[in-house]
Amino acid sequence: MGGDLPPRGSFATLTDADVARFRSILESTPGDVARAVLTDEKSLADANEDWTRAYRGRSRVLLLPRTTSQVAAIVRHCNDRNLAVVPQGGNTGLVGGGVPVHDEVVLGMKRMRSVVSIDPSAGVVVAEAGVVLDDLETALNREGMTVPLDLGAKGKCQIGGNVSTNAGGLRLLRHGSLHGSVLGVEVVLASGEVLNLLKTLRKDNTGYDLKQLFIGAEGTLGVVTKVALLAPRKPRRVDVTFAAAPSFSAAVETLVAAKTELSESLQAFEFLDRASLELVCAQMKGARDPLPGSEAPFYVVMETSGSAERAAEERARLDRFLADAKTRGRVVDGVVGADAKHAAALWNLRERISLALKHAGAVYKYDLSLPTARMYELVEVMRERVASAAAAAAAGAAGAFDFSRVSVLGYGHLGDGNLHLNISSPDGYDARLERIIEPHVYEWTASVDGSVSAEHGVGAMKPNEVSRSKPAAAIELMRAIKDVFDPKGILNPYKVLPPRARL
Ligand code: FAD
Ligand code: 2HG
Ligand code: ZN
Repeated sequence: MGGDLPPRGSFATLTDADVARFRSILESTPGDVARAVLTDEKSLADANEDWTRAYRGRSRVLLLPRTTSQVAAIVRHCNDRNLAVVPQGGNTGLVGGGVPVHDEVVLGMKRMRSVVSIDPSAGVVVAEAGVVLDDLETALNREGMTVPLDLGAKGKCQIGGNVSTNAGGLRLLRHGSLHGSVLGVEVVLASGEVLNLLKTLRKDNTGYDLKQLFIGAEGTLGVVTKVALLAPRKPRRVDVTFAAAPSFSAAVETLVAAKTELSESLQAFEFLDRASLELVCAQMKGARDPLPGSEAPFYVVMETSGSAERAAEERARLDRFLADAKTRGRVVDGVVGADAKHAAALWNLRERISLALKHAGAVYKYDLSLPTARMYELVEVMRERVASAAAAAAAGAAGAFDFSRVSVLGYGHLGDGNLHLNISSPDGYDARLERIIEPHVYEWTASVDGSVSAEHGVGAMKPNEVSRSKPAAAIELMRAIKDVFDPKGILNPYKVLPPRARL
């Protein structure tokens, strides 16, 4: 995936003197340095490899600072010495952005994990970048608040990583993107300067909104050290509905009906195809088809929020919604979670698809923004391409790649027009399979004016594809911005921006 490795830039190589300097920066409390400057095989193996296991660097040092001033001192030293650096959050990114390509210094944020303040009256939380999303959610729940973001990686990803990737997730439909929810950031620039944009105001029209540049910058413009975030009130109760649709267009009609009839209570609207459901049920312990017998080609998962007092009424409203959808042929069957445990089990069928795919072997992942009504066409096109390749291979020489074992799955955030196309290969990554998939996936996406990255970012996987979704003039401006913030290009090199020759 993502083509050949870009050549190593003309950065300095780590020396013992650099490691000694890092030790002195991070030696704030006795004994701490042993946990803050890591050069052992196990720590480096984890830091060098991404979640998908498709990207692997060969860094020789992992640094785990505790404070913004330590981050600043590390980055200043790297800039002075011309050492390249990769900021790393929970390392759950899916485009190889958080791991080194070559031997970059890994700057891990996991020890910066304090929730700095929660203001229930303003509905604002300030947290260090390394706070794990689930921990932030727990801290906010204690105050009756919630994080305006939820994703399957919540047990490991960090709020700084979420902001740096502009993660979308399961409730973007309800809360909008982080470009709206983030009120401020504190960032260490490549020079080592600390840029304090940590405002907690909802309104601040004092010229260019610089914090927006760091949301989705994937660590290429600075290291995010703190985040101020809008945190809405946590709904008193939520209902989860799982329904089977006879066709993709019926699933889309159900979305439109849900927006109309359930309006502001609608929090999430997701879809998965039958292949995804079957995979989760096969791979994940305890997962089972909640609508056995429906054998539908598509499923939707819908979350609605409501008040604790009107539970029965809201339940009845969802039952009516399902009954009406059945009468009109939009769904063939459906179920509303009976209690929190049942609701979680229904959500798991959607949230665990990525994990199930990881268990099933190698996977080619595509995260695309497409016109909602046409989202699934691409899955069908890719299935046809793989089937034709299988037929051709069967007729051809022995020893050909066995395309018949490849599965093409489609699922994603239907309410946001975001398809997750995953092509699963139990026999590993293979150039012959890759040629069937790429560049066709990206060409098709561009042909319908979609985006080659809806929410996962560009990372190391897609710099060569960015120009399919952005005009050359926009890429030149991105490059100019990069030069202002990071003139030596030490921050997360090889990521996001296409190599110059591609323009
Ligand atoms: P990392 O993976 O460590 O890093 C991601 C990028 O951000 C890298 O470029 C890194 O250099 C940079 N970065 C990290 N921290 C900082 C920092 N403090 N300062 C500057 N740069 C930094 N994504 C979605 O959008 N929606 C989903 O629904 C979703 N679901 C997922 C489900 C699963 C099971 C998995 C494994 C991943 C999922 N993802 C999803 C992808 C991933 O979780 C998100 O991109 C997440 O925001 C990454 O956070 P992280 O802390 O793991 O960052
Ligand atoms: C999701 O929505 C994530 O589940 C992951 O964005 C998607 O693994 C994927 O392709
Ligand atoms: Zn997603």
